[in-house]
Amino acid sequence: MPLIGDWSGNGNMTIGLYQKSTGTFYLKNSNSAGAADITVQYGPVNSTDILPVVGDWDGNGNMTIGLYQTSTGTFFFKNSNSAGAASETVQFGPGGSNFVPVVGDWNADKTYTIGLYQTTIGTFFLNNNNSAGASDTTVQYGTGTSDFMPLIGDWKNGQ
Ligand SMILES: [Ca+2]
Ligand SMILES: [Ca+2]
Ligand SMILES: [Ca+2]
Repeated sequence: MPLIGDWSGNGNMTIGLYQKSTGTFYLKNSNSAGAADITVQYGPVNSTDILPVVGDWDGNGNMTIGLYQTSTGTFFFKNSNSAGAASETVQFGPGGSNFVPVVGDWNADKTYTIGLYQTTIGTFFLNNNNSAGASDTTVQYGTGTSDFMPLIGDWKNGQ
């Protein structure tokens, strides 16, 4: 699965991959071919219940790895691109295949936080903190049909 982020903290977003069969992240610090700059085995091997997420969970400028467990609606965040125990664990939403994880800096405070897109009703649930509870922003956008996928970005360059 493709990943995009600023792993080096230099302001440039670069490519990466998550390999489901091995639970391994392969991160490049340049948008070029060749060996990964960072290789981290973090996810469970061959799990259909896990999706990768990446973001700057601690707001220090470096984007790092995370996982979302679909069955339980749980996010696991690492503040470094290394193996080991999660830095933060957050259960958000009911879980299940109708919810797709989305993460982003919704309030421009440099820290990436959790969200979900409920495909069946075309609705985003966004939280400004990595904590459980009701979402800070709920937006119905999309038709609730399965041919829409959520996207996240800063389309207007901070305006
Ligand atoms: Ca970078
Ligand atoms: Ca960070
Ligand atoms: Ca934020």
